[in-house]
Amino acid sequence: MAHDSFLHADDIRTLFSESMSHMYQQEVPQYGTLMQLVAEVNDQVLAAEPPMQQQLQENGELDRLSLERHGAIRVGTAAELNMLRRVFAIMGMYPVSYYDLSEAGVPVHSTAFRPTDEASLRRNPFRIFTSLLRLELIEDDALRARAAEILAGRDIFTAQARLLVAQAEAQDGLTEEQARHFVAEVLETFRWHQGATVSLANYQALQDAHRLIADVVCFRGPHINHLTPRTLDIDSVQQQMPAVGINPKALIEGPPRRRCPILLRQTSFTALEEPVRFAGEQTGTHTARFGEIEQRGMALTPKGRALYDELLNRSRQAPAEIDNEAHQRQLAEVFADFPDDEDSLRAQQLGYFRYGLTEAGRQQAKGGESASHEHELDTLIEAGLVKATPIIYEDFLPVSAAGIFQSNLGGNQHQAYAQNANQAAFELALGCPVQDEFALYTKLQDDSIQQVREALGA
Ligand code: OOG
Ligand code: NI
Repeated sequence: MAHDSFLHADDIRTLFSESMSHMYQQEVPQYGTLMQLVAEVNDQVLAAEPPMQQQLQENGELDRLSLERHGAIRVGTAAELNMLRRVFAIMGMYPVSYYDLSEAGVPVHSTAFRPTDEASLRRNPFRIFTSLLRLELIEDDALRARAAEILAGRDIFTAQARLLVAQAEAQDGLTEEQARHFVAEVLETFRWHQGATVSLANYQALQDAHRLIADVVCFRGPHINHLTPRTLDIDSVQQQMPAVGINPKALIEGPPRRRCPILLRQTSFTALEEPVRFAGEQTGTHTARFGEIEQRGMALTPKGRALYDELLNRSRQAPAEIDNEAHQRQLAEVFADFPDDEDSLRAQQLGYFRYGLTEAGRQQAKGGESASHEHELDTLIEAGLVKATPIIYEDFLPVSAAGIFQSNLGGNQHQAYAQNANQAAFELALGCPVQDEFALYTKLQDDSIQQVREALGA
């Protein structure tokens, strides 16, 4: 157990997400503008929907409403990924799920470092979508060797960051002072550098193989490439972006707008073209950094997820819409086959739910009488003692992620790579297996059922 005088990992994560946000708003002013728009739209939604305001207040979510929910980085080597695992663990963030993006023509595979238990998710769900470049997907032998050599020559961590990680591991935590120092040092890894480490010619050769390869290989570190605040109305923010001088990507990714939101909807503004100085004093530009927004809904069971994937596939068979409104209409038609009321979603076991006592249930639990001999959850719900609320999805969607990647790589799509998923290689690089997202949601659901049963003696 961590020492009392240590700062809780959740608080270190919050220090980190706040510092990152501050740095990124200074680096990318348009991101600050997006944050403002998101906060305004969230205020409008709350004013128009008092029950939502009430619910968010009860859950203690109002304070953090418009803050970042995730960010993303891309690293080049197994050693870099491995060290990041140790860094994020100190902030209570652990790798969940494996995402293969090669299928979508992006030469990386990824995981998300995130808090996994209920209390930590509630305090700050901040996650980092982390991708590892797959050099083996570069076809040209000489270019692949050159990229590997450039990567081998860099250390993306400061000496102090390495020391503090070792110290945190040895003493199983950090004091507040050490934690502040740690966050400041770790932030250096994610800072933008205007100076590339390679010549313009090398940059261009890598860029021609794939824009993402140049982004990962040619700089001193894995600059944070976007941050993502939470919006209560993604359609409205998408629509209003141009009016505040922001250019949104063409389509909102993920499921359509629904009464009962599922999984994750995302959109971003397209990456900015930024000036870069190359080795040998040549100048040019690089396009990698952007801002994103997200709106989350219910986590789906494997059965619900299979239905989502099937419907998403079906909607992708139709000719692609370039216009978001047409795209959303088409999606909504296809998703008419996905139940959109909580009772059906629960009865058909399409989504995960958290069970809790109603006021009547609390009274009964206090009275100490056992809930007759009924053991069925549904009976307890019908009796008004227990209520079910959806568990929020905390992970990512590979098709959506590919859409986000692609719209920020300057538009030229790359064909799928022939090679496929390689979770074993990813985990070997990472230094541990990734956790299974479905197992985590099942546990949240089961724990809530267990608590309800214990309280009611049912
Ligand atoms: C990551 C893109 C994926 C998301 O929200 O799905 C992502 C990247 O561009 O590095 O962040
Ligand atoms: Ni993202």
